[in-house]
Amino acid sequence: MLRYFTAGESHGEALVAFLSGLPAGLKVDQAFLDHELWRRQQGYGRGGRMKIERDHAHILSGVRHGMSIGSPISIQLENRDWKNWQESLPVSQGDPAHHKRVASPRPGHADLAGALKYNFPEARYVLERASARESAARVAIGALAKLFLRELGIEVLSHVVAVGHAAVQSPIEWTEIQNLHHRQEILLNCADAATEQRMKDEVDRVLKAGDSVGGVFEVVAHGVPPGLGTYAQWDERLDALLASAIMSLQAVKGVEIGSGISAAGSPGSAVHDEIGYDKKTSASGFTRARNNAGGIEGGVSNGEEIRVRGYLKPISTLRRPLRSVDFATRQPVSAAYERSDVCVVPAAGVAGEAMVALTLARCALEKFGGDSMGEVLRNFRGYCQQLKDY
Ligand code: EPS
Repeated sequence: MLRYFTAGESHGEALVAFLSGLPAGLKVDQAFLDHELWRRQQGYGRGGRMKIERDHAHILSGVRHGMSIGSPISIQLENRDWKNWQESLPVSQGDPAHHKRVASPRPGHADLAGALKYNFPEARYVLERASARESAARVAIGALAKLFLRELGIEVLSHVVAVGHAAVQSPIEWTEIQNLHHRQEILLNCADAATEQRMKDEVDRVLKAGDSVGGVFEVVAHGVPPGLGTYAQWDERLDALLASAIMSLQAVKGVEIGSGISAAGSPGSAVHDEIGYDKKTSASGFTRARNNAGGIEGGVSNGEEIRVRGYLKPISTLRRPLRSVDFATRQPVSAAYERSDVCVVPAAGVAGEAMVALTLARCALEKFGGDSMGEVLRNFRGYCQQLKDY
């Protein structure tokens, strides 16, 4: 079973990620891992931290001679900012005069709920772990999941659908998303140039106002065969697994599969994807004229592209803070402000790709099994033949 964990504080020495259950014999392209980490660091609206960090996946175990060996993989990502935090966040007791307290909780952040839960007098430790910096560790192991999926002909990419009120109006095709991915510069990762300019204007507007902005990203998985996930048990449904994976990302407050949200207000005839047959265009021969289902019916992939959207609330650190209460005095004050991003939608999309890739890799391993890539690919090819013969 594919399992993973992450560890690390945002301003601690490093982030660490563990991935267990990846079959032996997968070629590991280390440059690809670093490129994925670079993609997550891009985007218009990031704060000063991204000028400090240059994330690199330092593989500690589970990969030898350029290949996975079936043993747990551990990866370390150094925090360059640590050099500025060693006195404030030491592992040893250190000098309390150097500790950086977070005096008043930010509405919308984990600050207050976390401090109450762990019985901390202020929120420093809470934000250190609740921070979206953690998503870098997921992107590192998500890149391994992507390399695994590629062997099965599955590619996972994302694009930005909306930033604030600026939103693309029509569905974005896979080839447009691929083209977007080849760009050298990632602005807001939007496939429509005019909308991307309006998104940039939204970011500029909130930046000037000391505010922040949220938005919507879409992750698309191309080449997914029918049959991943199952309706047989509630916690094995692919849509439930993907929703949980995307919702687990920092700042995500809603998830949509296909056109799930607008579908709730539409008649069935306008929603469900009519079925055709053409032996030449799909593995099984069955075709769809559209994909409102987002590639999943009954918790099972149906052979169409998987499309899942994450809806992000605006960043909760505001340069013009909302009202809060001082942890120590309980007096009304402005919420704490620390250096922050004002828009992270493109970065969240890259983290979303990692979560989708990890989820699909887990389901693919459950279906095709195997301790080595040879075994997995043999099982996969057998299943593809079964589809052809259906
Ligand atoms: C974050 C606050 C900012 C972001 C950080 C997430 O960090 P800092 O407080 O150091 O300026 O830049 O994101 C990352 C460091 C990252 O790699 O994405 C937060 O509070 O969630």
